[in-house]
Amino acid sequence: MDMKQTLAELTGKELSACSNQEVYLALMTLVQRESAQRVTPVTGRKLYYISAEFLIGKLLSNNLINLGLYDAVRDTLAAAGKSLSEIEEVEPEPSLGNGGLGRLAACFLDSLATLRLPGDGIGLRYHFGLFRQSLKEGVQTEMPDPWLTEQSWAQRTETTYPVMLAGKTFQARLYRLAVTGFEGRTNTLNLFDLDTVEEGIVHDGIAFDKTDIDKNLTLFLYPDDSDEAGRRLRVYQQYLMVSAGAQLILQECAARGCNYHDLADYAAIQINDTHPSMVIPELIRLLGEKGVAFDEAVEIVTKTCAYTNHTILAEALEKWPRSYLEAVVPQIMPIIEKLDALARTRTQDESLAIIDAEDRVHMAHMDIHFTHSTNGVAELHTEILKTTELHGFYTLYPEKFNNKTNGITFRRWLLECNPALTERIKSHIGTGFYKNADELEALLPLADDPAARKEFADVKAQNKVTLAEWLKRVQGVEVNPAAMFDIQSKRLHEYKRQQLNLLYLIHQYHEIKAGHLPPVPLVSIFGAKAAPAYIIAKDIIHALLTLSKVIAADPEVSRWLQVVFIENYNVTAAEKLIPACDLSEQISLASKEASGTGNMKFMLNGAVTLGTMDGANVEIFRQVGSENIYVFGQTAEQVIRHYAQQDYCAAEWYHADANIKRAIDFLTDPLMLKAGREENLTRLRDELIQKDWFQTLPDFNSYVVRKGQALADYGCNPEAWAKKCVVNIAKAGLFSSDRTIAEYNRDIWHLAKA
Ligand code: NBY
Repeated sequence: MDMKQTLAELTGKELSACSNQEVYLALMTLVQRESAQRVTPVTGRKLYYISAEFLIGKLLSNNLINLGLYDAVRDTLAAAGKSLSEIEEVEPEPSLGNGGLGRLAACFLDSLATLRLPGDGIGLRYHFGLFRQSLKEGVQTEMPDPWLTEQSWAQRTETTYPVMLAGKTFQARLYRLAVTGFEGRTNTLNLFDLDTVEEGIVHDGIAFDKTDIDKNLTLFLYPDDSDEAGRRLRVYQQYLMVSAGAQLILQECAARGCNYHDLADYAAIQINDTHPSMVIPELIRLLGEKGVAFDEAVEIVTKTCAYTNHTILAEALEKWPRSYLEAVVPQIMPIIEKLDALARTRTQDESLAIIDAEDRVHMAHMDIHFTHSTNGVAELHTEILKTTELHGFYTLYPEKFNNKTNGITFRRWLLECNPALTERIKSHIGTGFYKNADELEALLPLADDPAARKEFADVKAQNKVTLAEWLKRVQGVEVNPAAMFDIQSKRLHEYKRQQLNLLYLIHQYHEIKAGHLPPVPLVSIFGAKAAPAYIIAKDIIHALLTLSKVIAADPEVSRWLQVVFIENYNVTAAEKLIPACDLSEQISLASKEASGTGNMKFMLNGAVTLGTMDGANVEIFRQVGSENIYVFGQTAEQVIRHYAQQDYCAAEWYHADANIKRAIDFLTDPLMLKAGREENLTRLRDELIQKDWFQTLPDFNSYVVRKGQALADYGCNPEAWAKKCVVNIAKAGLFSSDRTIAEYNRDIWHLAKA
């Protein structure tokens, strides 16, 4: 294709005369046209990945890379005096997810299409997404994130499906977004919405009338569920997604010749956490309408569906009161009751029932009984499911349980976000790793080659300068690129323990004050959104912002230590941060992080992990060896034992350890109170002393020691550090989502390449 001519045709004028917006829209059309060429008919089974979130990130560059058009577009634009990276800035990031679970779904769509497997997504088209985070006066406030524009990647269709909600029929409209694989096929992300939704009802940040379903249904992802109306709204959303999704699945399968009895030969359905669990009774209901008897429908649905668990925390083990379901989705309640009765014929164990004694419906229990596969997302996580959290289910159905360690797509998390590193790797081992990630291992000998190590270190140094420029431009903060860049970016959650990092920073502040200077300055960067109703999480953000101010105001300390909080952390910000990171913070309480996927992204980009033996960190450790990762803290076994024996007492640690006491007390030091808010700081301090549910204090000292070691290695022995970076990159191949998807396909979906 003659790119210059193509773009001139699409814009209708000279490229150099176009605005960035005009070029962006032309490129969107180009991508849509080219991706349509790669739509291939499906033979055999097709996968439907149902998920409340698809955190897809900006799409322009990713699609251009996958379609093989990136270089030609970039060069053609450059010749006309335009910059592709500036044009990218015009694109709003689709706000369709929250964290790892949603980003995983997006990586999976990329890998499916790349591996030429037929696999579509089903989700919702949230108008304002999660929320846009603003950090003013030291606190998080939430604003709508209006990412939907007139012309958008998700195209409106004329297809609608009727969905009954609280006895009234709504029309779910289908939007379709093309998912291009790298040199692969084009799949579809199907997103549902209601035409009646009204953005104008949102006021004062993200407040709106939660009962006005016509107008509010798809406004936000995870609407505040601290009250009953909010919780019901989540049920409304979930059912809209699964009912419209199930109708689409049956319609597509029927069009390919399915007679409903053989549905499992046409469709595989992956239930991403419990949010889409109602697809099980909904499919049984719809099959009933097609004349399939209940018992057979149960068998068909069990064969068709599989469930992925992403956490052992209560947050995702949704339990809906029967009364909500009776009010919102009365048509499936009798089916859920029959499923509960059927499950009870298989086990006497009351704790495995779907409907419990308090009349709550356990969505995960329904998933495990009535799908053929339950998987965890990292080896340790799956073991914990089997031996503790879901042990009863494992005893009942050992054959259903399996592990699928998460992965990330290297097209976005290396090729797109880190072109300089990609070029370096390419110069040594060619481009095979684009699609065969294991080839990265050929870099391993370079870890001992001083010249090669320097090349990789130079790329990192340049990426840090680029990040510093971006931070200056978007947030007005100046950072020292010669410092060690230490990054913790992920959802704000107590189990992820941003508060442990906070206590370390306070400790360092005191050490510097006492004249114990570190070997190298440290820039500690955070990116995190807290759920709007999660008070302690917001207090942690406040404490970090306040500490950042206190340190910045102290020239003695600020030469050595700086705390930066990225506003509105999202995929776009992650793509800037990750290539520039030296030390990757993966410090969850062992046993609590199901897998983590940020850990994999940082590793792939040559950062060294500082982490607990949790989630996929365990597998990273196995990959790189103890020389190339900094591990600390209690083991999962120890933690699980403390929970079982209920013998952890934070106050004992606080009183017994002078460093811990000093760090915690500083939260309410006059300096902090002057810069921040007493209510928030006191609440956090008390929480840490009186509760500390995620056991930060027992891990504090080993964390301080290991982080000190990392700083010393980085500052005093850059050669040895560069070696660690190369080993991490070389060993990251295991964490390609292509590998993960191939495993899902081998063990669960059995799709044919097309
Ligand atoms: O899924 C994450 C896990 O924490 C992480 O360890 C794992 O790597 C990743 C992919 O498997 N889970 C996650 O992101 N979960 C959520 O974002 C989430 C959001 C809302 C709710 C539950 C979970 N909710 O019930 O409202």
